[in-house]
Amino acid sequence: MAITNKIENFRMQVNEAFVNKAEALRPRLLEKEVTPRRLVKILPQGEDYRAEYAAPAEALGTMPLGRGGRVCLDFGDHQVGYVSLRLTATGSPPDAPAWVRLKFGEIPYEIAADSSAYHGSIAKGWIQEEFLHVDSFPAVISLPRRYAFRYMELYVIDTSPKYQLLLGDVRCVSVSSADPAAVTPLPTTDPALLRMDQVSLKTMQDCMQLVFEDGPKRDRRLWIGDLRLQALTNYVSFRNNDLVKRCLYLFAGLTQNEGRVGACLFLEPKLQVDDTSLFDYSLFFVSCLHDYYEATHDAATLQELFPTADRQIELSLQELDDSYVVKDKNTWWCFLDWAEGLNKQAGAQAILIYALKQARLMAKWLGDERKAAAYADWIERTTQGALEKLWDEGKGFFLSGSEGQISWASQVWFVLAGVFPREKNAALLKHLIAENPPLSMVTPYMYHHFIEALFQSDLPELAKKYLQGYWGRMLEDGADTFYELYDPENKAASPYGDRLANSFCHAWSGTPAYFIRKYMQ
Ligand code: RAM
Repeated sequence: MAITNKIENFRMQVNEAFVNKAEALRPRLLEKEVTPRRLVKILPQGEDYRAEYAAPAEALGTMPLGRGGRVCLDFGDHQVGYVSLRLTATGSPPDAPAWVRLKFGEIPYEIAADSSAYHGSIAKGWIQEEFLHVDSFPAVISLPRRYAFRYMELYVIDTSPKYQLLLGDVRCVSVSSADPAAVTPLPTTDPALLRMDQVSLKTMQDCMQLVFEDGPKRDRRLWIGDLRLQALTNYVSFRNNDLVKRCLYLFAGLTQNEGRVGACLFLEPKLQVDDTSLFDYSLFFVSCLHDYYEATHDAATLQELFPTADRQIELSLQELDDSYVVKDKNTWWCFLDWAEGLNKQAGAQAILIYALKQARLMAKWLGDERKAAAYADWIERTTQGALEKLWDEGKGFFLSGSEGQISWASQVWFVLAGVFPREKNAALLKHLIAENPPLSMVTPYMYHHFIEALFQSDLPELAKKYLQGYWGRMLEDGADTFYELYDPENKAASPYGDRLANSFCHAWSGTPAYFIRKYMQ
């Protein structure tokens, strides 16, 4: 699947003053030079692969590689950065160019997989692999691309029968705008909790670049659904609040037709909003601004960006039918989760109510009682509409779409929207777990919302159980950073039809630190 909800007659609207404010907040990237720790062999393990120690990194100097030779370097942890290396020839004078392939993998699988067999729906260009001809030695090669990886493989396609290659001076200048020194250590000695927090923060750190990227391997851009969760985690960890502010000004400064906030922004070759629009993602501008103000009390930013938030509400309200329920569509109009066949109507309605409540609070904070009252009115109508048209008292679930689909996503979002009191929400979540409707959750993004719903409904033990059962399993599977997609029962799962395109350091998966720091200490 690829997101195809392209806005019609797309044109970008630019607010220069907002973009300039964002650019003035462009962060300085912190750099760290990292060298490989050891050489490894990538071996099959069940349905997956693992890296096993082969030799110390120094052994590279005594490993001449000719046609078909290969070596895999392990940098010890996930890196996002720029790689350089030196190739020297040994043997007779080189009488032909060397032809080599370099592969970079966040996990061992990416090194083992045959990229020529890739059959995914999204671009093959995301696979981190380079083919190089080298004519003269020694050659110092600085690769221009930024890679996200822990493992790097050099495969020699050919030299000539008369000479071999020696690989040396491999280094990576790793970059991030997050400063680990800003994070307060957790007051616990529980090793499992410490590890989960650490991997979560590493995921965050590696996604924090010139903006909050969704994933440093793919898509390497600013998606607002990811931003919302990154910002929440950032407030209790790196506290780089200016980076959130920069992203808010970018979204508000580069909108789509009618002032709609886009689903994502590109930084290169120039700052621009994508032509993709998603109902829930536009509304998350409201949530991001609300959460930013709660964390910072930056009243000037709230004041300046509130009209952009208000516009997102206005645009969403145009999608309501006569019963004040969001009209369903058979296009890719709303995200929620990557679950195949998921109907989005109920989830979208819940997110609208959720955003309306945040907008009302912001209007109150700004002293705009008239606006606050107007929002209250809409909260009332959309809640009534949902209870009358979507809630099924007999089944004890919210139904979505013309087929009355029962999904995990719809129930979770209605809990977060707070249409019922806390006890009834807790009962709904317990009923959901007991009935286990087949349309379940497939992304850490959707799991995040489920766990948040459990904590908010006074079910902390269940929340911890699912946190451990999902992110804990990822750790058991060897995650150095948390993945874009994870199905403990199917390691090959991918929304793109091929796991090779998945991102294994993904923003929306980095929230365990938020739960631990907010609810578990
Ligand atoms: C994918 C990315 C991104 C997400 C969107 C909806 O392209 O994983 O993180 O926000 O989908």
